[in-house]
Amino acid sequence: MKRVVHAACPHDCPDACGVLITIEDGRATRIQGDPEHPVTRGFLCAKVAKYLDRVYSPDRVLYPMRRVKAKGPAADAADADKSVRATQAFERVSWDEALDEIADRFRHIVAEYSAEAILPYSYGGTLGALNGASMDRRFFHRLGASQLERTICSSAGEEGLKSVIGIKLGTEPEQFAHSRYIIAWGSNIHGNNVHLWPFIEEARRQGAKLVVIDPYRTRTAKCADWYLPINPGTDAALALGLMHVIINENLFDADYVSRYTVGFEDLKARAQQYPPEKVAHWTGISAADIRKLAREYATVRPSVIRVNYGIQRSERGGMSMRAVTMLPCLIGSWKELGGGLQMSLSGSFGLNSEALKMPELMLKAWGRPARTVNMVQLGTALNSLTAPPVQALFVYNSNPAAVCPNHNEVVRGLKRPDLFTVVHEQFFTDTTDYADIVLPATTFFEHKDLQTAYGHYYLQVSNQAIDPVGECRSNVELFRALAERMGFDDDCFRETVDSMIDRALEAPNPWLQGITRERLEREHRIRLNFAVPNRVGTGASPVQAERSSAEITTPFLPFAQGSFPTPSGKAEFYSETLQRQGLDPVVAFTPPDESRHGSKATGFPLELLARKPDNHLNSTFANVASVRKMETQLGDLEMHPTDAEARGVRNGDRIRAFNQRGEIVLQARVDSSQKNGSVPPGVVAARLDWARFSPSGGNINVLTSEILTDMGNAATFYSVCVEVELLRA
Ligand SMILES: Nc1nc2c(c(=O)[nH]1)N[C@H]1C(S)=C(S)[C@@H](COP(=O)(O)OP(=O)(O)OC[C@H]3O[C@@H](n4cnc5c(=O)[nH]c(N)nc54)[C@H](O)[C@@H]3O)O[C@H]1N2
Ligand SMILES: Nc1nc2c(c(=O)[nH]1)N[C@H]1C(S)=C(S)[C@@H](COP(=O)(O)OP(=O)(O)OC[C@H]3O[C@@H](n4cnc5c(=O)[nH]c(N)nc54)[C@H](O)[C@@H]3O)O[C@H]1N2
Ligand code: SF4
Ligand SMILES: [Mo]
Repeated sequence: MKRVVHAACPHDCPDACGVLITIEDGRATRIQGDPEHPVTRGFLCAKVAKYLDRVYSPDRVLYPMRRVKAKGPAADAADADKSVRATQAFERVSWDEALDEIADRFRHIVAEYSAEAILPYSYGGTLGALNGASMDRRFFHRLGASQLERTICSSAGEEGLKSVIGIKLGTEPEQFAHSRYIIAWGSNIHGNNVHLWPFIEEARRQGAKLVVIDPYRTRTAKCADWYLPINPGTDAALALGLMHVIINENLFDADYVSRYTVGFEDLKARAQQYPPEKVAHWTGISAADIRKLAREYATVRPSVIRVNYGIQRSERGGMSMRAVTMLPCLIGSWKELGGGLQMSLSGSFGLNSEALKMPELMLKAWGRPARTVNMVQLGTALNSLTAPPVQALFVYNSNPAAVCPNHNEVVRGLKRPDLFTVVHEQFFTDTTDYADIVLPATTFFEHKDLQTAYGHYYLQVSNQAIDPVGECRSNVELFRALAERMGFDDDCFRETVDSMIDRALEAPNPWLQGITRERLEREHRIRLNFAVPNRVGTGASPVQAERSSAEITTPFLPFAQGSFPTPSGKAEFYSETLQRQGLDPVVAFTPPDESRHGSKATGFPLELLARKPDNHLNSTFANVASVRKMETQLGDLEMHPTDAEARGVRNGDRIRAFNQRGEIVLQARVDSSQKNGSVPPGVVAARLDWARFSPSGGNINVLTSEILTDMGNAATFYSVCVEVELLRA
C-alpha cells in the first residue's frame, strides 16, 4: 500500500521545508518538497533530496553499543572503511543494559561529585520543538546537571539585532519578490538558505539589484549584480560608513527616525568618526563604492537587507549586527512591502518552551539554577573545570568532536579515561569515536514533532513516516526511558508527544491564536496569525494596501509603525541596556583582536574563514557518500595568488596551515585569475569536515579558538589568524 506523509525538515537551516514522504509497505520510497508550502514551494536542497540514502544507510547506529576498545578513531582505515571500523570498537548491548549502566554511572557521579559533574551537550541535530528541547531538558533539570550555554551559532547576532529592534523578526521571504534593492550581507544564500533565492530572482526579473557583501566569493556573490569583498570582521565599520553618508547627505527618513527611534543625535555624532575614506582602510572597499552603496541603498526603494550569521561569527559580531540593524531604521524601509531586514524570524513563534523544558525542576534539585558551561569552551571545560570537574558528558543532537572550536583541546578532554561519555546518534561520528556508550537515534522520518522556522513564518507538524529503523529511539523517548531508570516519577516524564505539542501551542503569544495541533495535522502548515494584535504591530500600512501580493494576502510589516519591543518602545540607536552592561551604548568599530589589524596580531598573518560546506549541514551528511560527492572542495585551503606566491605555493600543493592552537595539512587551491578567485589577499578559506576524514587527523577546528564574542557569548569561527607553509614532498 502506498501513502504520502507530510513532514518538515528539522535540520538547522532557515528554510524548514515542507516535505512529502512516500511510503510503500512500511518503507519510505521517495522524498520530495511539498509544492503547497508557500515559501519552500516544492523543492528540496540537494542533500535532503538524497535523504533516503541517509535514513537507510548501512552505517546507521541501529542498536545500543558499549565500548570495548580504547577511545579514539580507528587508525589507518581507508576513507570508505572508516565508518565500518568505527563500529568495531563497540559491542552490541540491549537497551536495558545500556540504560542501567548510564543510570548506575550517573548515580555514582552524583554521590561522589554532585550532579553538576554531569554535562549535557546538544545543539542543532534537529530543530524540532520536542526533539530539540523538551524531555531532554526536563531530565537534566530534574537531575540537577550542569546547564549548557548553547551559543555556538547565532547568539551574538541575536543580541545585536535585539539591541536595536527588541525581537528576532523581520522581513518575510515572500516580500523579497517586491524589493528593488537587495543586499545579501554575510549571507550565503545559495549554500545555506536556498529557498530565498527564487524570491530574489523574481525581484530581479522586475529590475531589482542584488548586492553581496562577503569576504568569500560564494555562488551567490558570483550571481550578484554587484559583489563587494569585505575584510572579515569589519562590517560595523562599513555600516557606520554608510550611515555617515546617509546622514550627512540627508538621505534618511527624518519622519520615521523622529517617531520611532531613540538616540539619533548620538548616532549622528558617532557616524562622523567614520568617513568613507577611513572605512575603506578597514574594509578594503573603496570610498567611492561606500558612497555609491549608501546612496543606492537609501534611494532605490524598497530596499531590503538579508543579513545572516556570517558577520557575527567574529569577535565583535554583536556590534556588527547592531550596526547593520540600524540601517533600515534610519532609512525607514520597515514601512515598505519588500523593505526592512531579515536575520532570524524565530522570535515570532513564541512557543511555550517553558512548559516543554520545565526549568523549575532544576530549582527543585538545587534551590538555585545549576552552574552553566559554555558549549564553545568544551575543551577548557573537559580539561580544566573544577568544583566539580566534568565526569560525564551526554551528547545528543551534536557532533562536538567535529564542530566545536579548539578541536585539539576538545579531543584531549574526550580522551580522558575517567570521563564517562554517552552519545545518542544516527551515525558513528567523530564524537562516537570517544563514547563509552552509543545509543541509536531516529531521523525525522521516524518520529513526530512540531516545527518552527527561522527563515519564514509557517508552523508545521512533522508526522512520523516510518517505524524507527533497528532499535532507534527519538530524543523524547530516550530521555523518558532514562528518567524512569533514574527513578524520577514526576508526571512530566510520562507526557505524550501529542500532549507536549498541544502545550507548546498554548503560549501567551497572540500570533498562535487559533493554531492547534489538529489544524496543523490537517492543513500541514499554518502561517502565524499576524491579524491578532501583539505588542509588535500588525503593520497594516497604506503602502501595503496598494501593493498587495498574490502570495501574501496580508503582508507582515512588523515595524511599519514602530512598535519595537525594546525598553524604550523605539528602535534604539542608543541603548541604556548596553550601557549598563558596560558596552558601547551607540555602536563603534574595533577590529577583532585576532585579525591583521587587531591588538593580538601575531606571527600568523592570514585571516582564516573556517567555512561551512555548501552541500553538507555543518558536520551532518559528510559521511553520506552520495552527498559527499557533491562537496568538491573538502581538504582544500583556498588562497589568493599573492599570498600563495609569497610562500612559494602553487595550485594543488600540499600545505600546512597552523597557528598557536594547532595545524592541519590541506591542499592549496589557488585561482590565478584574480577576478574569479574566492578570497581577497590576506584571507584564506577551508571547509568544515569530519576530523576522521582528514589525513592529518583533526579538522579545520584545530585552528579556531574558544574566544567568545562581545555580545551573546558566541563562537568566533571567523576571527582566526593562521600561517601557511609549503610541504615539500
Ligand atoms: N548547505 C548548508 N546549509 C546550512 C549550513 C551548512 O553547514 N551547510 N549550516 C546551517 C547553519 S547551522 C547556519 S547557522 C546557517 C548559517 O548560514 P549563514 O548565516 O549564511 O552562515 P555562514 O555560512 O557562516 O556565513 C555566511 C557568509 O558570511 C561570510 N562571512 C564570513 N565572515 C564575514 C564577515 O566578517 N563579514 C561579512 N560580511 N561576511 C562574512 C561567509 O564567507 C559566508 O559566505 O546555515 C544553515 N544552513
Ligand atoms: N569550523 C566551523 N565550525 C562550525 C561552524 C562553522 O561554520 N565552521 N558552524 C557552527 C554552527 S553555526 C553550528 S550551529 C554548529 C553545529 O553543530 P551541531 O549542532 O553539532 O551540528 P551538526 O554537525 O549538524 O551535528 C548534529 C548531529 O546530530 C545528529 N542528529 C540529528 N538528528 C538527531 C536526533 O534527532 N537525535 C540525536 N540524538 N541526534 C541527531 C546528527 O547525526 C549529527 O551528527 O557547528 C558550528 N561549528
Ligand atoms: S536542509 Fe534546509 S533547504 Fe534542505 S530540505 Fe532541510 S530545510 Fe530545506
Ligand atoms: Mo548554526
